[in-house]
Amino acid sequence: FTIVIATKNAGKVKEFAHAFAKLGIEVKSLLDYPSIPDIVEDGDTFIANAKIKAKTAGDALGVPVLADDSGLAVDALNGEPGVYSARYAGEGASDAQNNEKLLAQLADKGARLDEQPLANGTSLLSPAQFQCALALYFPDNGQFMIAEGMVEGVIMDRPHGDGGFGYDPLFYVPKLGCSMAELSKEEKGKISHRGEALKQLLPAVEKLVTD
Ligand code: ITT
Repeated sequence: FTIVIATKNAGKVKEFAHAFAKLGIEVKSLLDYPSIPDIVEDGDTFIANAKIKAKTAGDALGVPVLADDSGLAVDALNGEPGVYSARYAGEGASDAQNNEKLLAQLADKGARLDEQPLANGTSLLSPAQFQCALALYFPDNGQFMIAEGMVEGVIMDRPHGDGGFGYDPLFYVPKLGCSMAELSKEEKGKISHRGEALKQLLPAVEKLVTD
């Protein structure tokens, strides 16, 4: 069985592939369907954008499709970059450019927490949350299943680790004492916003396999 994920983000694809491999489910993404035109994500919320992506791909392919819309909300920046996380430093910005912009914005605000620096001299700048909305769309009846997940962390003044993607190297996870980019895919999946949302939809995806 193969599930289609309506994403072009290779980091997301790897995480979904890892999670679904345990169930014997293979993953395809929009990188496998270049004929589907670019999807305009103009929703105001993660849920709205996840639904746009799942419906566009699901209607084009005629099979149930899962989509992920996610991002980082930083307290000291009033919840930015939020739904603009992927294009914070501009359309087509790289993860490195977005991370640089995040640190520049926090430096502008003079954001810094009064906590002790971490053992490696790294300072903590602002509480933040990763948020994820998943939409599973069924083109035969036009229905959606929605799930959300969130993980609390703190933005650091410098990157740590080379796993994951996006803002992971700047996102400190207090309960684990390391950055999100220092976790294996397995460990990240257990605590992440995406992992939490996916757990809620797994029964529905498993049902697709048996139907
Ligand atoms: P698709 O729309 O094709 O799925 P995208 O990267 O544009 O890819 P989003 O609009 O959902 O996806 O933006 C999500 C951005 O939020 C992503 O590019 C990262 O910058 C950030 N992000 C989301 N989940 C993350 C995670 O687990 N770790 C680090 N950064 C994450």
